[in-house]
Amino acid sequence: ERSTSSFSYSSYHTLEEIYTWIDNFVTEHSDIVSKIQIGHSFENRSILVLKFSTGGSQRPAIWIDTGIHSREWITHATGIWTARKIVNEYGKARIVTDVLNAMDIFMEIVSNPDGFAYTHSMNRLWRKNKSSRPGIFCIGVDLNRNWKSGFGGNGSNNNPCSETYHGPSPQSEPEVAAIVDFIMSHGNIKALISIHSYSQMLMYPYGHSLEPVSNQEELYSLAKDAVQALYEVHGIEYIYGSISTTLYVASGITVDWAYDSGIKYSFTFELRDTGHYGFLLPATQIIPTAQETWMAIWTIMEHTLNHPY
Ligand code: PAY
Ligand code: ZN
Repeated sequence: ERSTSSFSYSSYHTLEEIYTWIDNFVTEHSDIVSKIQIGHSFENRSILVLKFSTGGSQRPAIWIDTGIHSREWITHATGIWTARKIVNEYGKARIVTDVLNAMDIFMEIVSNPDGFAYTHSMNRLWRKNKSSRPGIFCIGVDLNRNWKSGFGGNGSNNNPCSETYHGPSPQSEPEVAAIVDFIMSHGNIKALISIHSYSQMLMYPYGHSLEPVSNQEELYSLAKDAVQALYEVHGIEYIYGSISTTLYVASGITVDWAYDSGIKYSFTFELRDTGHYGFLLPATQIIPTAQETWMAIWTIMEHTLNHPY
């Protein structure tokens, strides 16, 4: 396919289809969108990031990742829909225009390409990446346990056969190291949104401890507003709060690292549903999920724009 006009935003897609869509999307919107390769996966697939920018250099920026866990297909689909929404709204809707006139947006749609390919070819419910190491029988590290903050703590596992195996050391996995390197060398990321499924939650740090973060009141009230905006779209209820007090204790996760690295607006979504379909959310729910999530994302973006630091 040579254009995004034949791409179905209401279907799930393979890695190849998504990478083709990325190329077409960048070509069609080259005035504000470009593609950056930030690294390679364990199996040597490209790790790609979309950059939305209207100019400047190293502008304050917002980072969004989807698909850290390969089985969470609704997150990739929501990311793709969101990317198109951003370009469609720029110059028309006030918030998008204001944000993009002052800030850049980075989106990593397929954050675990090896795992994602495997969910299509072999095991639809594969969560981890596909790394292997000599002398270790089981495959894969949980990319949401491999970050430095709280590495190896409660809610992560030392056993390579576990679904929450944290890996041999912080950032041992190329998929995590690529993001860390990119965000650190950029140096001006102001908000980070890491999108997972499922459970219908909007959460902020910490995952590794019950201790409240220093701006927890601000994050709580922002999460509350975002969840309210989401609810108004299709009546879907989200709960919100810190990860450790809302879901469970989990150590070595993306948003804890982001927060400890100075990104004070760090959030993680758990998209639809609450378990009826779970990871196998029907494609008919892609558009409604993306529509409601968009309202919450923009609530966070607008707050970030209006509270520079
Ligand atoms: O989103 O960072 C977060 C919270 C922690 C997630 C994790 O355990 O890595 C929560 C789970 C996830 O999205 O991976 C929740 C799902 C339903 C699961 O696999 O248990
Ligand atoms: Zn997940």
